[in-house]
Amino acid sequence: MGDTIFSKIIKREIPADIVYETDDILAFRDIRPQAPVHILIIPKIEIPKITDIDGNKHAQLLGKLFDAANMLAKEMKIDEDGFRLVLNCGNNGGQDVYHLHMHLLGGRQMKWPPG
Ligand code: DGP
Repeated sequence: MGDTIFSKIIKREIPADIVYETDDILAFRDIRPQAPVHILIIPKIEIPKITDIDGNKHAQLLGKLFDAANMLAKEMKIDEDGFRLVLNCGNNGGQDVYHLHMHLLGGRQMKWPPG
């Protein structure tokens, strides 16, 4: 496993406010929240970024990430008002951590276009 900050969170080498965990997935609160609810949902296997996704190989895992997002949105009571899922990719996408992650953002009105 690589040495991104998220690998360290998976291995419990650094602390995080973990809200959900399965054999395949971990979800924890973002350290720099951009909304009242800001949770990062990550696969435990290392996929650095969107362009490393193989649709055939990772289809089930991606489904589980979306299932986790829906479950957490309900648990955080942001499912009815709505929320935003964000996956940043690469430099122009604003990706800082090269371990695939889905941002679940909610609890306020989102704007468009995004910054
Ligand atoms: P991105 O820019 O899409 O790569 O988002 C990375 C997010 O990760 C960013 O919103 C801040 C968050 N983050 C970075 N380091 C840590 C950490 O050590 N703990 C937690 N909980 N979140 C972190």
